[in-house]
Amino acid sequence: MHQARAESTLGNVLPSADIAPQRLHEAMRYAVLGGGKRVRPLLAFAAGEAARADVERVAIAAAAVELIHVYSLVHDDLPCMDNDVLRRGKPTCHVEYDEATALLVGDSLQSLAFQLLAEYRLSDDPARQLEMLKLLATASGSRGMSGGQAVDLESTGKALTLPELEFMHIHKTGALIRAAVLLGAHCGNSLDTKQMGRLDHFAKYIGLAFQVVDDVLDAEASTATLGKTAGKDADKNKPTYVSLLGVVAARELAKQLKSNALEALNGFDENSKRLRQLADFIILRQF
Ligand code: GRG
Repeated sequence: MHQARAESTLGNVLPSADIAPQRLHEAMRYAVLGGGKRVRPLLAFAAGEAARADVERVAIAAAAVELIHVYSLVHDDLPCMDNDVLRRGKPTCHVEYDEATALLVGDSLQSLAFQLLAEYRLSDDPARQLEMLKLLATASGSRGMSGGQAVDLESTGKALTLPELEFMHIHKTGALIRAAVLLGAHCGNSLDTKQMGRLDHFAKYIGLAFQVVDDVLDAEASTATLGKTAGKDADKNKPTYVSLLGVVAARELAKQLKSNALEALNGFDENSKRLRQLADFIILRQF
């Protein structure tokens, strides 16, 4: 239900491919629509439910986070970064179009994300809405996702310690996952500061768990199952939880992180059940 809502919202907020510049808009739609697990939107909806938020508002916040996520994937796949040809089971954006278009797709998706947060009313409190904009900007910038990507690029071929690896992933993957959860919750106003803090803890643990599982899947799953090139971490000599801990200990760590995440939700009512379900999905996923 929420997945369908996420898809339709993304379809509606993206400019139509009939509008000029047609090729850019077509490429934006190609990159965003029809693929992806939509984990970040689903987390936003689940947190919105915990905060009794209006689902139409959450849909916009969820779309904004997904647009940032897709921008990061499109740029990450470029030859100057990860240089990949397969994403979500189809050719990457620069392969299907060209590098310059892919660069502009990422730029435009990023701008659109902030446009949504500024254009739609997401909170009755304008100060809170401004806080939401700041939250997404911080999560995606150099103190968040882009910063994590910079550390990632610098660390290829190097031996990182576990805390260094954790620092990288808290930024590269964790920051946006945290933003998804918090933005969803900010669309409602039934959680007090203490509960928002607990939700933040949940998001931090689940973000890290997501990355640990991602490392395990990169090592163990096939390209066909993942819809993206498998085994790249080892090929590129990238430090990962698997290279540092081995698969068995990495899986154990993911379970531990999930149980820490669930513990953070102690005291939340029945409306937090989707957050708990997503924690399970993140650990058990096969792709
Ligand atoms: C280029 C600024 C910039 C940042 C790139 C997100 C990212 C940072 C790079 C993508 C490469 C990667 C493996 C990142 C780790 C995060 C991750 C597991 C992304 C894939 O997310 P999923 O599994 O993908 O949610 P789908 O396709 O399901 O949305």
